[in-house]
Amino acid sequence: MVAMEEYSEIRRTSCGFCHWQCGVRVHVEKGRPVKVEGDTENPLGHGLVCVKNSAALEFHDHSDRLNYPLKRIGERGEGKWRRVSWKDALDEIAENLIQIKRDYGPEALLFLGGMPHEPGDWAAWRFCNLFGSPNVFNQGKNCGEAEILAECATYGWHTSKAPKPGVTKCAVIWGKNWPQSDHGTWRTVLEAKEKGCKLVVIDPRKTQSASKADLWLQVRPGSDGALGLGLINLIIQEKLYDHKFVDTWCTGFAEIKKIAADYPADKVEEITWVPEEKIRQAARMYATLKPAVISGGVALCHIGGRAVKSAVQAKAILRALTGNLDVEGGNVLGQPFQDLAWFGNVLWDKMLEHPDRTRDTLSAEKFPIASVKGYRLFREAMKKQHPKGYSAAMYMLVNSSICIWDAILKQKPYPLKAVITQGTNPLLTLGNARTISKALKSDNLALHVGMDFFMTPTLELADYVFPAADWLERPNLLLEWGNVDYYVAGEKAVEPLYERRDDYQLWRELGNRVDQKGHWPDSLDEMFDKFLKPTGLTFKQLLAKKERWSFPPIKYKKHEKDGFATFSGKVELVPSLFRKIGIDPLPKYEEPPRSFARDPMMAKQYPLILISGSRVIQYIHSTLRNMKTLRKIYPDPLVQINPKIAAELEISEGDWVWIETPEGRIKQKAKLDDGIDPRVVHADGFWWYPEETAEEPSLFGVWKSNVNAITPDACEFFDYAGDNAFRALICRIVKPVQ
Ligand SMILES: Nc1nc2c(c(=O)[nH]1)N[C@H]1C(S)=C(S)[C@@H](COP(=O)(O)OP(=O)(O)OC[C@H]3O[C@@H](n4cnc5c(=O)[nH]c(N)nc54)[C@H](O)[C@@H]3O)O[C@H]1N2
Ligand SMILES: Nc1nc2c(c(=O)[nH]1)N[C@H]1C(S)=C(S)[C@@H](COP(=O)(O)OP(=O)(O)OC[C@H]3O[C@@H](n4cnc5c(=O)[nH]c(N)nc54)[C@H](O)[C@@H]3O)O[C@H]1N2
Ligand code: SF4
Ligand SMILES: [Mo]
Repeated sequence: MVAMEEYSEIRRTSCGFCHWQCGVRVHVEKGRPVKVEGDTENPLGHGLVCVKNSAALEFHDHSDRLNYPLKRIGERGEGKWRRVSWKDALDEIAENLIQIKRDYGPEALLFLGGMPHEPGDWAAWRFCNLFGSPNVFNQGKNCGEAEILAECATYGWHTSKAPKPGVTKCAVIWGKNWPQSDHGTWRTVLEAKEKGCKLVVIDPRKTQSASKADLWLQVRPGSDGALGLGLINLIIQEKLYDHKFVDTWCTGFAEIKKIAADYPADKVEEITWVPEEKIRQAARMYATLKPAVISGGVALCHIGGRAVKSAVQAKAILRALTGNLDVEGGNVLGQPFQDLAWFGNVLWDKMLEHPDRTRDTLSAEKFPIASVKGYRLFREAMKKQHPKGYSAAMYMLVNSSICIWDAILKQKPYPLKAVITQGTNPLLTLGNARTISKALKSDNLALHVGMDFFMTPTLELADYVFPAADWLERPNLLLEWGNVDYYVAGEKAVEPLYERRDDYQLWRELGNRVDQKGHWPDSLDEMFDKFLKPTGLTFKQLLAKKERWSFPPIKYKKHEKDGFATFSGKVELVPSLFRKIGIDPLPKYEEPPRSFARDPMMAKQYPLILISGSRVIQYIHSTLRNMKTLRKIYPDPLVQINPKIAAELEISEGDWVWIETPEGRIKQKAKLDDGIDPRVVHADGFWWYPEETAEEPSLFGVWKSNVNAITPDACEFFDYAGDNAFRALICRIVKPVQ
């Protein structure tokens, strides 16, 4: 038998199924990919890929892929489409956009994006900025934004969150489950553990992380802010904080000490369900085993309302209080790209000055941080340390989803007329899908354009749909929205099949049709050349190198030279940035919006706490359900229930049960698990059935098991940054579905 290497060429790129972008080698034969494997030389992944990657070829050639542009011929949701040419579709859309801008202003256009998908995102921002619209949405919102912004406001930048093997002595894994969500970091954690790092896990479920923990705090969902304040209080009372760092580098200590004093350990036990002794143990471990690190964790950004701010601020405060900030083995401050012209090329500042823009974002009134004003203040706070700007600035501008649907349905604060959806599936990934479907079907929305690999429930409600090239079919320069300081280049492995094009081309083609000529190089490669200019290399030259990446050395204790990127140059435990934006800067704890402590009567109707959407290794959110390889391993949506409650409800393993909330009901399959508290259930997120009927009312079965069909979207559920509430909700489980 001939070895694969003998007849195939090898192209090196990154797996694009998720934003970890593990390096891969693609074997190509006669222009077709025949095998994908980890690239041992690539520092991202070091040759290891997760199970999702095994579906790469199936994905690339899947019979359900979108291969041609489509135009709707029936009503939105009727499932009636006609094939059109790229040119005709783009001409019509551009004409429409020009008209909408003339009639309603540039702000009437919104880009609706997802988690980082590289070229499409920055190209979309560039387009909107040139168009004059400040209205973008990405799943940076809901994706840990509240935590990143709290970190930025407190110490000027977000931090790395993984332990350093052999150096870190204690890692607090808080609202995070790396074994399912990031296999690479989990390997690092296991190595750190082997080298003596103690693990403290804070999670309502006994996850794989919790099973490896030296100490597991089984917290009541949503009460993390109280736990955080309790830990701060103990660390101050027991004088375990870093006096020198606090005296030299922190402001606001007295105010924090006072607030935290209201959270003695016995009271915290009552609020959080975590035994007092374990809280004390955790405080001592974290504060004395140095250096120590506290993870991020998207869960805490999903617990709703003010509960979020206290939790994420408490984490930031703990890092500083113990002097575990900006030190090797602790939470290390990130930095902007050292030698890439990225920020300037996204043209944020152009949008600020745009002559046609007269209004702030849709969210500016309700969530002042998500506004041009917030963005400007942010830039000002960090201009001394980071004069060229900073990527997290984009988080400031990202609208809250609730404001999007209001702007369509109620035309408030002003009408939103055009939405371009690329790389997101909000009917599965944002709160209260019923409102979203109503908005996307509304006649108030004059234009809805979508671009994806497959038809999705969301795109069934579009007017035009474009087929996206996948990660094998496009060159790549991994930039992670500028949230990292490294970059990695990858080559196009194969030419796009059919009429698929890369996401950049949608924006370029539209840009050239709406008065943005001269701003759009012809290809992604040429745009990458612009980013790479300061390095003196073209994209092609970078690809010709064996090491086609740059990982600048990590710098520790940067603050000793430059201070922190805040208004005062210090760590602001009570951030002045928040105060200036109009947000209460104190980390006051409040119960989640739906809690039994707030409303004991609620427990009668909905006696269980609902958390949802924690990651499973086989899928990325709503994607890949149509890959046979993966669906075989994880065929159905599962709701985790404690066996004790299941017995009371006469539910057995594998029964399909109803999960009911005040918003409605869905069904999932019962998975009995004594690692979950009897008062809590966990529902899988993001479930739809690509194999079912496309047209309404089915929309690929989007109403059957999709937890976001039953999550709330009233204003009080959103946190200070405008994120949805997906956890710390309430529900009841109803006996098996007939
Ligand atoms: N396989 C896979 N990997 C992914 C993704 C994916 O879809 N699939 N998505 C990527 C993205 S965009 C993200 S944001 C990350 C998210 O990855 P993670 O941050 O790890 O988030 P989750 O797995 O959603 O939740 C982590 C843990 O939080 C716990 N939790 C729930 N509610 C609470 C609470 O109130 N308090 C506390 N302390 N814990 C709680 C859950 O039980 C869960 O074990 O994963 C990334 N990686
Ligand atoms: N209940 C609940 N809801 C949640 C969460 C939760 O924990 N619980 N987590 C939230 C978080 S952290 C996140 S990040 C969001 C994720 O929200 P989304 O980003 O909306 O999630 P995905 O399902 O990954 O949607 C991506 C869509 O884009 C397509 N796509 C992927 N890559 C590309 C590309 O390169 N180009 C184009 N054109 N299309 C592409 C996929 O096929 C898919 O249809 O969900 C949020 N929603
Ligand atoms: S899907 Fe798996 S292999 Fe691909 S980038 Fe994500 S973690 Fe890496
Ligand atoms: Mo996310």
